[in-house]
Amino acid sequence: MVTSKEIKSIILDLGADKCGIASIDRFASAPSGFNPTDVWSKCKSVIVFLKKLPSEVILAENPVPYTHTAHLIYSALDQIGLNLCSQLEKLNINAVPVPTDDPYLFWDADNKHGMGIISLRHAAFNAGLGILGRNTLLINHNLGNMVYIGAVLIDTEFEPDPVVNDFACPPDCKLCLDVCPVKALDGVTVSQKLCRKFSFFQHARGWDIYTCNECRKVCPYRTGKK
Ligand code: B12
Ligand code: SF4
Ligand code: SF4
Repeated sequence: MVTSKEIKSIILDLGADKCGIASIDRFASAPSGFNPTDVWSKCKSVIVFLKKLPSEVILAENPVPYTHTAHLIYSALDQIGLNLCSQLEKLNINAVPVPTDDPYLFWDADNKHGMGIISLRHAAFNAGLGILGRNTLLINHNLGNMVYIGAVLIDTEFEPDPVVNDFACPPDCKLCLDVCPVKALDGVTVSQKLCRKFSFFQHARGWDIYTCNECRKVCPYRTGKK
């Protein structure tokens, strides 16, 4: 039987920067329809992995480098998930990849509110990869919030990684809430309608450009907890 250490070494060899394992019981309070077992009833564990953006791209005045590298990282994580599924199958572990961004099914058009098939931020927290900041983003202790998240559901139980509880947002910090130009954040969730309108721009040539990431940029833990 393959060990969790061997699985993690496969994921890092595939190009992820960090990975962790969450047991399915940790998703008990996920909203109905968005538990990994709602996606695939055989799921027993969720393998979650991170890949980091180059730290400096978010500081470039032109939004294209950030947009470009973000899209590349989405593709890289999706490819890692796909390759991981093939390698796990050879080890007799069945696996189902979760899209890093889209597609997903849930869409409330009036509120422009979408939900991924599972919330990858919560999955990463459950896999011991960091905390959720008041800007709602995952903050990894070493890599900060400049990480994107990928996941694969598997039908095998492994020892889960301990969840992180040794750091949190400083009690009085509200930098992300205050900086948001459209006041989309309340410290728990984000108004997607407000954020989407301000943070995505469709170029006349059809490209999607990210035009805001202020709540990510301003965070003192952006590049990790020093
Ligand atoms: C839809 C979406 C958006 C929406 C909503 C973002 C959000 N915070 O949920 C909008 C358009 C606003 C958005 C913006 C951005 N996004 Co986005 N987005 C997604 C996507 C595709 C789905 C997220 C989702 O389902 N949200 C809806 C639900 C889950 O959120 P909610 O309503 O607040 O959930 C509540 C409850 O339902 C409950 N809940 C839901 N699921 C679960 C599960 C458990 C176990 C529990 C206990 C509770 C629980 O908890 C919440 C609080 O009450 C994810 C990919 C994914 N599959 O997760 C990327 C993702 C969240 N986005 C990401 C990024 C990077 C961004 C941007 C920075 C992009 C940019 N502009 O540069 C901004 C950040 C804005 C912000 N502060 O959130 C990354 C975050 C990486 C990180 N470090 O955390 C993700 C994870 C993509 C990825 N694969 O890496 N995004
Ligand atoms: S990305 Fe911009 S608009 Fe969206 S929540 Fe963050 S600061 Fe607000
Ligand atoms: S800016 Fe402050 S409150 Fe917001 S996520 Fe970062 S540490 Fe937490």
